[in-house]
Amino acid sequence: QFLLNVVQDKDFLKGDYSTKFIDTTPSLFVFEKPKDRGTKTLNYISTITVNGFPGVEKREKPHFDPPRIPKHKPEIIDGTKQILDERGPEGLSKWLKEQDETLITDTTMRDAHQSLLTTRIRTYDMKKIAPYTAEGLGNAFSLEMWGGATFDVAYNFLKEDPWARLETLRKDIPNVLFQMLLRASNAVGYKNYPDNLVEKFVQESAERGIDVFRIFDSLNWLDAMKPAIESVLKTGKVAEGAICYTGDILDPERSNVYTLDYYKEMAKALEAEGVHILAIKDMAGLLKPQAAYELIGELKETVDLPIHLHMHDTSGNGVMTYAKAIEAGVDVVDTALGALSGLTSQPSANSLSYALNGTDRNIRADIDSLETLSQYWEDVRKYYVDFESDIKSPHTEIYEHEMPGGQYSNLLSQAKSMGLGERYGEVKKMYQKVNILFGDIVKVTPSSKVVGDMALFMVQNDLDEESLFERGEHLDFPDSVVSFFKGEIGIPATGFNEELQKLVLKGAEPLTDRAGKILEPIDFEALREEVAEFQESEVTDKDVLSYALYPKVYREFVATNEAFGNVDRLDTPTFLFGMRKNEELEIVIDKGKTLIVNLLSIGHVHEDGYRWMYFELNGFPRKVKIKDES
Ligand code: 3PY
Ligand code: ZN
Repeated sequence: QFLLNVVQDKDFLKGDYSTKFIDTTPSLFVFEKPKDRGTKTLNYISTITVNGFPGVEKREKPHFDPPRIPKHKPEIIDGTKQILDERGPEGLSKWLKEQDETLITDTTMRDAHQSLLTTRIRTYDMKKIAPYTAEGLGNAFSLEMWGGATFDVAYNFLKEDPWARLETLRKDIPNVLFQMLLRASNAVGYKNYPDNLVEKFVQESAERGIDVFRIFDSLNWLDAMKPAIESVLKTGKVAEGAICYTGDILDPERSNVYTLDYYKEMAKALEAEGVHILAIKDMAGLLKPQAAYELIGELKETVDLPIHLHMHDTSGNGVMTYAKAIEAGVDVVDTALGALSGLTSQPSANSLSYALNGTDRNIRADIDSLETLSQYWEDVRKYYVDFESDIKSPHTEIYEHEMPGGQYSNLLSQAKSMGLGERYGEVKKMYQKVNILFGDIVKVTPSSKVVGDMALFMVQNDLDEESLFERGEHLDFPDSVVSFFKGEIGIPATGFNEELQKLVLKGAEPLTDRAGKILEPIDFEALREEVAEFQESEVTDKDVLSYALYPKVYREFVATNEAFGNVDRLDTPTFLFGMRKNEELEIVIDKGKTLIVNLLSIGHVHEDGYRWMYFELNGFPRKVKIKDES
């Protein structure tokens, strides 16, 4: 770089330099970040090969068999996307109610891997199977492939742009509706955002490919859902209003809050808001088969909307619950492809299809296609083994603690990081007690995190329901708990436990209105200028939105991207493990631009902690210096 600067210097080129040239020309020492994509890619591969990938046990890149993928040219038929485009959201809703078979939403590309593999599946792997997904799931109602945790994890861990996922999959899957999970005023984050941010986010997501927005509030607080519903209605896309399922409608002793009437009232209220579909979102998998039969049957009588059921299979009872819901007339159920189904994920589409064989309400999906797609994911899942949770068998204890699918392993790692791994049994029991202490609330992102943080805090400080009140005055509660009692994520159905609220807030006043309404609206133009200060490429609306939602994460993403280029072009084993010595790789970094990379050798560590990595790049020798942090 230094020599490059010398030979490019204006004075040097004119011959206008003296022996002091180097000392008097400080610009020679301003080294630009590597611009060429080859160098950036080699830097990434070197970093991962030497230092490993966060969350992946450092080891030599394993050998994987190539995933089984069909070879034929996929045949893509028109599907629900065309129905929406032609008939609009009301037309689609009407069409849905007229169908005799049960439709499915395939969650493989969102909730399934969010729940089983901490959301780590990359667009690269989705893209490879996308045309065959368009073919094999061409009869599905929708593909849930965005929202929830996919947004921040894409930037934060996968170093890829979540908006690009949306656009690239849309190209290959033009026939099936794309669905996302929207946390109402929390959008795709963990806290309330100003209303104008939620509105703009919905608008941009709709423009870039989302057709169905499943909107839920983590406390089932309708007020918090209204702005998001309104925003979706304005886009002409489908608004699916979700009620989170908690407790057990068939067990009057469990709760006098979450009764059949509670769900019916909320369903009516959502219908009055103009949603096109009603969803029951059973995020923990608590809905038992007979309860499903009664709930769905009653809701069908109560509202004139198609009903969409979402659940997790943590208890192992998922297929049975779906069978009963289907008997009661549910219109759509959420399933995942066999290889990414079950346990904390959704029930398997493949299993459900066999279970309903011979009935006239079987799911509308071709079983051979489901099996073919599942084989692909079975192979791909092996890449991500380091992100597997330790749940190996159905957990019926969820009926007691009511923890959502994705939270179980997250809370366990949080407990381990606080030195409470051995006491996880206590933490789970405490989670249940904290829920009651909080007034029996809905637990789903982000309210589930509040309950989890409080449970850990109680175990760590050896507190129980009594000593909490005795010692509470002198305790600093976790931030999420303080924020909850301030009303920053909304108001629970039962209001707040006021005694506990006083103890936690220590004199601070709770909010008197909805947080999203009080918060200062986002000044998007000012943010655009901020982004332009650290981002070299042109700043688009989606960039500004991402920065507004996740300023730190987005800034880091841009910096990584500038240092390493588009790492989304690397195959997953290379992305996670780097390269083996003497391995040769072909990386298509752009249309018509391929890098042929050979890792020749890895030098030893020098005293300064650096190593040289020796490569051949498109036939030319290249070396990269890399700090060994391992
Ligand atoms: C999310 O909010 O990400 C969820 O999946 C909630 O169930
Ligand atoms: Zn879910």
